[in-house]
Amino acid sequence: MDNWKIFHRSETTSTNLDARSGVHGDVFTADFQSAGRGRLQHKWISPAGANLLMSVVLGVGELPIETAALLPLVAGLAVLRAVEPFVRGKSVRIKWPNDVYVDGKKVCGILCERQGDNVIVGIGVNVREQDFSEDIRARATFLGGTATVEAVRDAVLDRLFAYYHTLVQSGFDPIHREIAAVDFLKGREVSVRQTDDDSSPISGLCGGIAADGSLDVSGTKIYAGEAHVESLTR
Ligand code: BT5
Repeated sequence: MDNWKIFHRSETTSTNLDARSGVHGDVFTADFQSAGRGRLQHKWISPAGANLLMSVVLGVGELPIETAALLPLVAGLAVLRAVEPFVRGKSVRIKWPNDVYVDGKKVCGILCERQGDNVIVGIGVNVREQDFSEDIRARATFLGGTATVEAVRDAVLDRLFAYYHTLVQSGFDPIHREIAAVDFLKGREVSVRQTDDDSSPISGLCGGIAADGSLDVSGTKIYAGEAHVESLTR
């Protein structure tokens, strides 16, 4: 934990915006965000004090651009390992490109944004039991049990630090091997939209997350998008 400097606010607009003033190793957290963001203008909704809302600044100036682009998956694996002990007996998976699922529902979303030589890794984890709004209730879940926001924060930071160094020193291969074992979409019939109103999604059997971070759908490599599960084939 000595490697991070944590800046906490009770309320902010978005910790990803706060993090724009940060340097490598700075961590921005908040109890509440008035304008929490997902990808593509999506909103991240979180009641005050219930969940982890955190943005971590990581220096990537030394990394090839294609390696820096793997950070959502690297952060996803860090969150997955961090939350596993709190949800023993449940299935914890990475859903490409930026979610962590517990028993088939989203417990964490990740928003990575490049800022000069840094990547801001925004992480939202649903920690305490809560009533989700109607539009996300069927797809969202929380850790519950003994999990606290601080314990999850510290566990995520420990893991993220370790995997970041693995990425810098050894590349993505060792991380990819771990991700392949916890890949939510692999073996399912999926359809992937590039944008919310994409009228020609790419559909087919998912071969899983490839070693370059893309998603294999019937042999086509997809580098960005939103994947929906059509059915389970295994
Ligand atoms: C994400 O986007 O999942 C990235 C979310 C990143 C949030 C963190 S919190 C700290 C930091 N500061 C920020 O402002 N953002 C980051 P995306 O894949 O686009 O998914 C967004 C969608 O997830 C929304 O459109 C909703 O359908 C759903 N959603 C919103 N709030 C949720 C929640 N608490 N739990 C589960 N799903 C949620």
